[in-house]
Amino acid sequence: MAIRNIIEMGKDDILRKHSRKVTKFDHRLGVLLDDMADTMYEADGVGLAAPQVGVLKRVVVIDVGEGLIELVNPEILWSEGEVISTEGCLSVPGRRGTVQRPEKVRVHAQDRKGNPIEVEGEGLLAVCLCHELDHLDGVLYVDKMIEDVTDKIEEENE
Ligand code: GNR
Ligand code: NI
Repeated sequence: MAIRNIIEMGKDDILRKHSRKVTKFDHRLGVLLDDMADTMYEADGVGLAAPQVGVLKRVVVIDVGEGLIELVNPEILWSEGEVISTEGCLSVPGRRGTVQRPEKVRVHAQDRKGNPIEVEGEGLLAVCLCHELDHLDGVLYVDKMIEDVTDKIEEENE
């Protein structure tokens, strides 16, 4: 178990690259998933994608308060509805912005052993699934941002 360094936007173009599918469900993948969970919890995040720790593999961890979800090679099966919510990103520290996302999504993926799994999410889980899957294709929430609300949130906290 180890905390890995989280790459920030603008410091490395790795966040802009496409990640590769996982083909080997070996010990190395298990170590990556364990380290990603440790890193996410230590940073107080609700999700983390492998490129954020410099690994261009299609691997994601999520915990929106309902327990740890590990997703390998995730793909959106279907989505429905639209919601606009405020997002942040551990790779864009200190900033917040609004983004439109589906209200509900269903994702197919594999677990750390390669077994097929499906996850359905609404609310924050749906947002987080979409946010993390975007990271695997080099997309950051700021690319889809409707409005930067960093200053508005700071004012509310004054
Ligand atoms: O910790 C995170 N919080 C968050 C809040 C709203 C929408 C998405 C997120 S994901 C983010 C962690 C992160 O950067 N994952 O890639
Ligand atoms: Ni992010």
